[in-house]
Amino acid sequence: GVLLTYPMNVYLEQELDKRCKLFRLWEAPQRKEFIKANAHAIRAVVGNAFAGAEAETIDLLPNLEIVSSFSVGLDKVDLAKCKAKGIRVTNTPDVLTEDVADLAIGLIITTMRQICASDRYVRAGRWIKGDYKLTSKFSRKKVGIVGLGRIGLAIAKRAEAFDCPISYYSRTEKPDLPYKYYPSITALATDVDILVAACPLSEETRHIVNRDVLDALGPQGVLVNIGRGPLVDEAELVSALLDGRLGGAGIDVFEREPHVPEELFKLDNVVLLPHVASGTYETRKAMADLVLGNLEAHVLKKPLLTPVV
Ligand code: 8YV
Repeated sequence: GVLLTYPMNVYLEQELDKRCKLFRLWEAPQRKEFIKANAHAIRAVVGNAFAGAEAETIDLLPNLEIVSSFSVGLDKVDLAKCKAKGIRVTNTPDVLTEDVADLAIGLIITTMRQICASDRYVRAGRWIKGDYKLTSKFSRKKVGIVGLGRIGLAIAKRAEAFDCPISYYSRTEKPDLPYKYYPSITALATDVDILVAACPLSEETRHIVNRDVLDALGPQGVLVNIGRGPLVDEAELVSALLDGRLGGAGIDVFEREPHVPEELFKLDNVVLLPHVASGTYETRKAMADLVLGNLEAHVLKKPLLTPVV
């Protein structure tokens, strides 16, 4: 049996239904009771960015063998507990990299060129009044990337095509790459026009984009977050935007999803998306196939396709 924590993908659900007994956690009125009642039958958990395999869930599942996450980010999986209990963990890297990087560039351009605000302006019949505002250029602006992993690198490559000088902050320097390394995120933010948060969420990176970083980015600077909401101190982000201490923000992920700070709704220099960077038919199908492939490999005692633990 497989415990599916969230309604993440129709094709994935259909395929799981064909192959095993599927327990749909979100349909249960009492989640804890539901897990307890079916615990003996559950050998795998399929979670995602919203509901994973947290310590409480793992503790209720004595027969759990594998967590196959429908996400690259594993901040909702208690990796230490899995490791200690011998529970295998897999994720969905690589297949979503292009989409997430595409959306990061999309967020930069929609924010700087105020594409969403301009669309609202046309729809509201305001063009006739001719009060259109000028916006900011993207090409050749300095881009700083926080976290130069698979996704950060794909963003860097795309930004290079816009003739943007690229620099980055990460735990360790990557000397083989042609980008400038900053050992301090605040120093990076001081020197760039656009800062993109693209690192995993961990205790180390929680609120890595804090008030100092936002102020270093400054009133002309743009923040883009396609990583995880808690990478950014959201209360500080809201106040920086409201005070005009930050130039703009393009945000796909929030601290308490699906809650989005309503103060941001009135700002045209902000673009708000509902955590959709990997949300294309093609990528979600590939993610589902990877989840299924990992479960199948586990059952057949073959090497897992994308093991983490
Ligand atoms: C979500 C993501 O998993 O890969 C990640 O880390 O955040 C997304 O791909 C997806 O939205 C969950 O259904």
